[in-house]
Amino acid sequence: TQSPGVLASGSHFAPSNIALCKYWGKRDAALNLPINPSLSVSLGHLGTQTQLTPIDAAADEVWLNGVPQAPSSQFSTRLLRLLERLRFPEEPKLRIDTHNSIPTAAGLASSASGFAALARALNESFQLQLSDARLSVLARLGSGSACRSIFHGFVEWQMGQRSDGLDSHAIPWPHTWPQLCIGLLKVDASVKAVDSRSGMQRTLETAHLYQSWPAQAAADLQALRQAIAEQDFALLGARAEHNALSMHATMIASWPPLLYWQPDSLQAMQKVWQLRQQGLPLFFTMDAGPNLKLLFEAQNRQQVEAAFPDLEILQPFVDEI
Ligand code: 2P0
Repeated sequence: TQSPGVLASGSHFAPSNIALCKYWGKRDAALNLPINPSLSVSLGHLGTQTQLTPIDAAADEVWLNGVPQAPSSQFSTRLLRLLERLRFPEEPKLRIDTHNSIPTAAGLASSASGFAALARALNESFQLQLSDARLSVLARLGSGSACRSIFHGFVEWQMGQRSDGLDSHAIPWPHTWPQLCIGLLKVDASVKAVDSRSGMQRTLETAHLYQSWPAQAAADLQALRQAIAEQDFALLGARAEHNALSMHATMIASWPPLLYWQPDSLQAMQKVWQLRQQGLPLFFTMDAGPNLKLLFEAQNRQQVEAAFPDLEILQPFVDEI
């Protein structure tokens, strides 16, 4: 069925992603332009499914997992802002239906997959016929890390140089790594006190340590590129863990301090280090929260599961999409 100017659309999916080299800090906060490039791996079938439907109503509607959201909520406001960038005034209101398949217990953020799925849905509704690179730019305007969720597999967000941001988008890498496992280790899934957006702003403004971050991120990206090309897991794990801890060091060096770790986070880190000392190739990465994402290969899955019984294990290059 067709409504004036807008097609009723199908449902669009985008995967969550986990960064091995982190995005932390913006050179332009309005356009979500990063200070450093980043690299992630998409999580296959875990992500967000979004549908846009024209409605005969005075206002847009936003639904999350089947529950209507207040128009003034932060969630609704951010989604509708992206929609308003594209809609002509005469076009009908829309219902945005968004479903997350991310396990709520996993402590994964949904903004990356959410804005990537919305960008895909907007592309169809407004018949924009955007390339994947432009879709990635559109998703980035909603949330920086969303530009990486336009693609599956290993994905690099090229920071770009232009002030309009048209060259700041993700590109997929041609490599796969079927043995690569990511274990989601939940420490605390409750909403964090300081979100990434304000956390990175605070770091940028107050942490002197942040000055060393862009160079480290660039070097880590190079090393990760080599690790992936050569399927060198020890190199991949070490650089990803070092990169995450370096990002956290800049957070801790902010003022007021930004420490996302909880006692259980630290306990889990120490357990990883102990197991590694005993010869198990096991590493972790962490985002702006207390949860760990363990990195290991499929041949060591049983040992990792034995040490962390509650782990949710993903194999991004094998899991069905
Ligand atoms: C990342 N994070 O690379 C890093 C690591 C958090 C820590 O991307 O303000 O939600 O919407 O651009 O994308 C989270 O930041 O921030 C993030 P906005 P976003 O995955």
